[in-house]
Amino acid sequence: MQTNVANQTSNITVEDDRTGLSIETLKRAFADNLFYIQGKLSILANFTDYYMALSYTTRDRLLQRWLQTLKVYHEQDIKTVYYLSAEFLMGRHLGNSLINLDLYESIEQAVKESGLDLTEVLEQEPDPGLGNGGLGRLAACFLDSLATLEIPAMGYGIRYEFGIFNQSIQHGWQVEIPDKWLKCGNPWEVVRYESTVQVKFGGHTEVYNDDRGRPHTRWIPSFTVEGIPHDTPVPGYQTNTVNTLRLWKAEAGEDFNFQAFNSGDYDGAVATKIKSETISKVLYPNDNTPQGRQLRLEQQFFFVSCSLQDIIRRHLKKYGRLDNLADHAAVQLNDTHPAISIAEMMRLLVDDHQMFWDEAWRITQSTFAYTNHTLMPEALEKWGVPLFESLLPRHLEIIYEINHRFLQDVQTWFPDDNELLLRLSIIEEGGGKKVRMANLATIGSHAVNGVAALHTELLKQDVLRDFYKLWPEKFNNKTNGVTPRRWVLLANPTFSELITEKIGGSWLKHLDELRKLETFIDDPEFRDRWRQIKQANKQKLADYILAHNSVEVDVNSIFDIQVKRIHEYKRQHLDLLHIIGLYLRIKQNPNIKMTPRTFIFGGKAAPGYFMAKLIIKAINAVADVVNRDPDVHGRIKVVFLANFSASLGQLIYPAADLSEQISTAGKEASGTGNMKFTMNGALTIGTLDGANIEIREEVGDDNFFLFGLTAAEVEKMKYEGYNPRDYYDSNEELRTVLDRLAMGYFSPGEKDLFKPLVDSLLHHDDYMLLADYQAYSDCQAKVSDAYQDIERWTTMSILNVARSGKFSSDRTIKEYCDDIWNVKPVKVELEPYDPARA
Ligand code: F58
Repeated sequence: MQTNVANQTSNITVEDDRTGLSIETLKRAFADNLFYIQGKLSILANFTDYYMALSYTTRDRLLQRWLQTLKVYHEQDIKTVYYLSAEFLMGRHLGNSLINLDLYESIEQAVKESGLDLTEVLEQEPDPGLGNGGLGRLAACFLDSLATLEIPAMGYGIRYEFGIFNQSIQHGWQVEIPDKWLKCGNPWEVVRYESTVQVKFGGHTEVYNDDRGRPHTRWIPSFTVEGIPHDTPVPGYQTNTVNTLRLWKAEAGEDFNFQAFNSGDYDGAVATKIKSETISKVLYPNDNTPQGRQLRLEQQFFFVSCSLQDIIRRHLKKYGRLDNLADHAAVQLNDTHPAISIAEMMRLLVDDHQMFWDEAWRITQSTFAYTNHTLMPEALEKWGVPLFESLLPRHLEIIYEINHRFLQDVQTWFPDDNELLLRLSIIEEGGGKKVRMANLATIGSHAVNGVAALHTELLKQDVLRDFYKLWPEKFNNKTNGVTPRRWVLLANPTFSELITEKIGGSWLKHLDELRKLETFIDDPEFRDRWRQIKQANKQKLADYILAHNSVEVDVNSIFDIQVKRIHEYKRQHLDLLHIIGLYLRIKQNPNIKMTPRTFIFGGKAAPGYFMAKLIIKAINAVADVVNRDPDVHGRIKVVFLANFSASLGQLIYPAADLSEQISTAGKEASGTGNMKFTMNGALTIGTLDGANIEIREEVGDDNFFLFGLTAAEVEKMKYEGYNPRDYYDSNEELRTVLDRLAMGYFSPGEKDLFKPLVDSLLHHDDYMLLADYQAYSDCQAKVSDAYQDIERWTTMSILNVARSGKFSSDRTIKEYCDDIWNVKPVKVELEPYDPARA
């Protein structure tokens, strides 16, 4: 493609090229970067080159703020939040950086004048998929809010070479393809070799006496790995604050290479290198089931040890002592994946910095806080003691010591309750000893939180009830939120423009201000534009579906969407049973009236999760039959969008009419997709689960389609003996739906393909689909009726948006700051760029 990128003539200075914001300067900088960084003449450049050149142009403008932020944090006496997470699902950087720097329009113009279309350039960026789903994306929203609220903060995680696999659909089945997101380089990271740290593994411990005859323990590892920090800037929205996401890459320690090479053992040297680098090679693609593999524990310890050493090194450099660490550092554990932090911090303080145990324990407990993200018992992490002992021998000793002291306390508080001791112990006995990471995290932290009101209540009553009895004051709720900058402003620009036109632009930092939209609820022009924008967003998604699935969908139909990880508890197959029910009604009565619907699914299944993969196949099999059947007359269409990701989400949420949030009550900790749909004007059909409950509270009962058993009812039915067969026997439609699925109606030539799915529902139905089927189907009929009344639907849609303010991650982060971290904003003032002083 020919452009006029290189045709600029101007006499702008080099400094201006890196910081200037005028269109002319931006054009010139873009051309320069294409030439000098990409090494391309514009006539030979491709879109990847344009993307890279534009990213460097944008990064230059971030750097001035980033370095100034680091300077202010270095000079001032502050307290910093450290967010430790095995996953950060950041989404694409370029568009977000332009938005947060307030540069979007100027760059769009500059790029246009260079003969290019910005949206096309933005599409070139690989979406860094360093997370599985909600937990990883929450971490990214939190970083955005922390920077926007001007809180000194740093994210710490792993720089996986391969992120979450790319999903392709072949013959209806999920096929996993490696995600080589770094193959063209990553313009957003800066490698800080000078801050490399050493991480020890394996070996044994020994006791020695110091000069004063005091006994200490030292750890003699069997191998050492290096952690190389890769820093990514995290800009706040319309502030000078640019925080840092520091991701660690594992490399072989130099001495190992050297020793092996020196003795001529080249194979051994290479093996060591490969073993070391394997640690940060790939993200485990599981959602809500932990992987009990040695490499996973290695990953966890690797990034925890790197991060804590980094925090301590910086703290010592600044203050020269460690007793005040908790005054300057708040470390949040994003689930139990970084929970080994508790033992590693104790080791660093006691063994490496010779602190007394009690003081080290006080510092550890006041520094750490733990967020739980799941109620699923199988998702609670446990590591076998033998594995722990071989990989982290010193940490096992420390954990035993923590446990011993803790259980002694419990014994004095509750004498003679042996059962209680067994339940509270960090070590699970029987059937092979295991280390319970949630117990370690809870004992070692001063605060423990759930991620939605119901979730926190269930933690207190169920999963962590014994701990709640000991320390009720430790427990608190922090309902999740999402950043409106990515999920509304970037994802839905025309909609954002309409909102800003009506209520001004400050809603993007104060989402509660969306309430002001209610004043326009009767304004016909506003309502009309509201609908037109939704329609245009639906058209964009329809174009995408046509291009990727070769299915033509009707933009006047209800866009009924369920996008999230595929999991039985999330019940994509309940959605599917309802679709089959509708299809059978059409087959039975071809003239039946039906509000047209397009059912859209998206989401990845864990590669080893058979039932989730079968659900994907079933959705595609039903889609094949329904979409081809002329009897259907376009009344229903079914689409499975491959490779759901943050960037695909940005296309999907704005186009939705109906958001499916239909997990079994008591199973979804919070959900955050539910919030993204609501903010973009979709109505929700949902159960009383996770944050759905709070969404319904905010938007009002009349503006939410509620169905299904409550968490208490689910528990009661299970307790009294749930028999799914009763529902099968008594509900004719449900019976026919399941029979058709079981007898191969949707899998010609493979009669028994879906039998495992049906059998699981008929014989166990752990997630109670059959019990909820009729309520769901009745509720969907109400949705169809409501959609027929376009004015009613519009009112509901406006009210959902106007009342979604609570679900900004800014609100969530303020609560963490006040209730858990005790941190305050720090203003960053820009100084004029001066290359001589830099
Ligand atoms: C999710 N957990 C919850 N875990 O399921 C969801 O309800 C909640 O909204 C979200 O966290 C944020 O709080 C989740 O995404 C994982 O993906 C883990 C990854 C590592 C293995 C275990 C599951």
